[in-house]
Amino acid sequence: MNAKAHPETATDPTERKPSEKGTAENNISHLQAVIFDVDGTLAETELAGHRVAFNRAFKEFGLDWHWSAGLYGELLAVTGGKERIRLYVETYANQMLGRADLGAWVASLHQRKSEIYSELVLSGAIPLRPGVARLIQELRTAGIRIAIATTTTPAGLRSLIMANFKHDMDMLFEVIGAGDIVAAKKPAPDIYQWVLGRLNLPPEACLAVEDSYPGLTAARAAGIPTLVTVNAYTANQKFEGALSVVSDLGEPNVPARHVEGLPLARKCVDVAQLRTWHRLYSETSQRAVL
Ligand code: XBP
Ligand code: MG
Repeated sequence: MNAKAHPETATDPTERKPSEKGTAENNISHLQAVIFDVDGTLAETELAGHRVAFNRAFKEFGLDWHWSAGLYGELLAVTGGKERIRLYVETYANQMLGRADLGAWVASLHQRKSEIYSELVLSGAIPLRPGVARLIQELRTAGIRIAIATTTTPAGLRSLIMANFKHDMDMLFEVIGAGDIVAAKKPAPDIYQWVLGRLNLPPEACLAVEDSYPGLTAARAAGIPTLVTVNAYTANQKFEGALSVVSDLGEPNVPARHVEGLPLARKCVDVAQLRTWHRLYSETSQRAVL
């Protein structure tokens, strides 16, 4: 995939004529940026990636903790690795709460977990979800700006992108909001607000792509219309307020499945479909203020 330039070359049959689109760069009815979550959205990183790395780090630190697939599903209620360790300590290992250096100890345990996670993804263990590489390429071709809003640690994200795209993440994503760059992680809107500020765009000019209820809550609290692609950990969550919910982004020969919300009119989620959903959202919200 080529670096950075976003040439306006796409011809999209569902795109409106220039006279209908309006001309102002900040016209919110024109989709200008797509902001992707990472974990569970770009790739299924949790079960075979983060969880495995946590367990290996626990072993190295001499702990008898083991996060099974089921327990990890519970712990996903909290976003952020350090926050997840703290939740576990409070719930299942509260004798640790007496440690005077608990904060520093959690940070060093998490640091080691992050190194192990990077090694794992760089080994090629975690592929992208269906349609992710295709849609990112299509967005670049269409000149739609691309950003990241995630609670995950930047080093792990860099490894995931390098392993799967063979490019540095800064070459692919114009703005990257990740990890501790904001104090309050999802479901707080802070990371999305930080990204919107860097893009210098209003929320209604963007679309977010998320996989979980905390992620959807964060994006919606920032005012961004949001598409949800579910996965095994999030399939039973409630996605009220999502623009549309689908199984995944799909490929032309491996169609995505519509779950709820605005219908999926095409075999897979492509730029034309995103523009249609975004236009319907803009028209509905404009009608609501009339
Ligand atoms: C993802 C997360 C992440 C990872 C672990 O949430 O909660 O914390 O599980 O990442 P979202 P780190 O997809 O909603 O952003 O260990 O690197 O913090
Ligand atoms: Mg996620």
